Amino acid sequence: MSTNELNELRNKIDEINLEILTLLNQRAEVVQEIGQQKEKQGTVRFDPVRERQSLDLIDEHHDGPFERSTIQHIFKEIFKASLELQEDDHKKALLVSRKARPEDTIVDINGEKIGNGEQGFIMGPCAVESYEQVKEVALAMKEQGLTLMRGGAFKPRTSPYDFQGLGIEGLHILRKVADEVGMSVVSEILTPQDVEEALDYVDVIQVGARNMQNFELLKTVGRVEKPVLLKRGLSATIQEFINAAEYIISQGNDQIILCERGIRTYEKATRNTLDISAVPILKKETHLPVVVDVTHSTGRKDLLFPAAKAALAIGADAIMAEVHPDPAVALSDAAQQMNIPEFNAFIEELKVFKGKLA
Ligand code: PRE
Repeated sequence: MSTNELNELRNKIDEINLEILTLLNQRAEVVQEIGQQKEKQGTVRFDPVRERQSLDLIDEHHDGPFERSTIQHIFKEIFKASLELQEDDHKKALLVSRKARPEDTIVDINGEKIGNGEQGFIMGPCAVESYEQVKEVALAMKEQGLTLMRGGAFKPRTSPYDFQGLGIEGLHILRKVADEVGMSVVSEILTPQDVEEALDYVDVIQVGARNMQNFELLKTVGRVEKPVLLKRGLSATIQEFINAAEYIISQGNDQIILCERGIRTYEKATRNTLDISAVPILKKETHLPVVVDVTHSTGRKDLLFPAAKAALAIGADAIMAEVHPDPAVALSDAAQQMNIPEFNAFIEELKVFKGKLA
């Protein structure tokens, strides 16, 4: 074959390639429309029955020279790419996504900012037990220059016979101490009905792991003007977590902090498995700040420091951990809360570590 002939054939291939490209993109546009319909109807995007029908039709009309299996393979790749396109379009539509808002959301809690590049701390007792207990922790935190105090007033426990928290009385204590010491309160609210009353006491509403898909609660906190700290569900995928945040932002509230707190796996060495890679994934996929709860993820005091270091190194916006004046007699999470000297050592070592990262 002469060079001229070869060039002519290659020119033909170029033309056909461009025709295929046009057809593929035309197909992609139809796929996108189908994706939008499915989104509206709430139907799943992957449809193997439809793919089988398409493959059969293609097979009926196929008469070489490619092998049938080769044609099948090529079309299956097209279906796969189409599905990805529909999924990408869906992500693009999410208000929490980077695609919707490229710049980082900074959550402002009475002047203390989460997500502005300064890595912070949210500390405090697991459960509010008494004024004295909260005050002691708050003073220790203040001494370390921390202002974001967590504390559980409503405690959703695995067993109904375990301490369920002081309820509204716990919120009164948190507010009183926070006002006396100059701190902000982060506390979990369990039901939509409690949200309004809680607004007078908390600076950040926490939605707990067990409520991550309590859609009524998510919508209610989405309608108030308070930052929300949303914890990842026990067995929630990252996509489900992102969708839960979308419920909140869809109602108007964009002051959302995502919290990775470990997920349930077969591993028993820790209470949950800290999904550390969720941090950069969430930061890449969404514009929201991400904090890591080292207490609930590890459930082990000896792992708090290494887990916190890992979280800071991977880009978490803040570390969340529990402190109790006397963990041995704590009404919840006795094994994993730090006492005050341990808390001081934890913060001081992490301040040094943060300096090294900078
Ligand atoms: C399409 C894509 C993904 C589905 O799994 C099935 C088919 C395709 O590319 O043909 C289109 C589509 O979403 C659909 O027909 O429902």
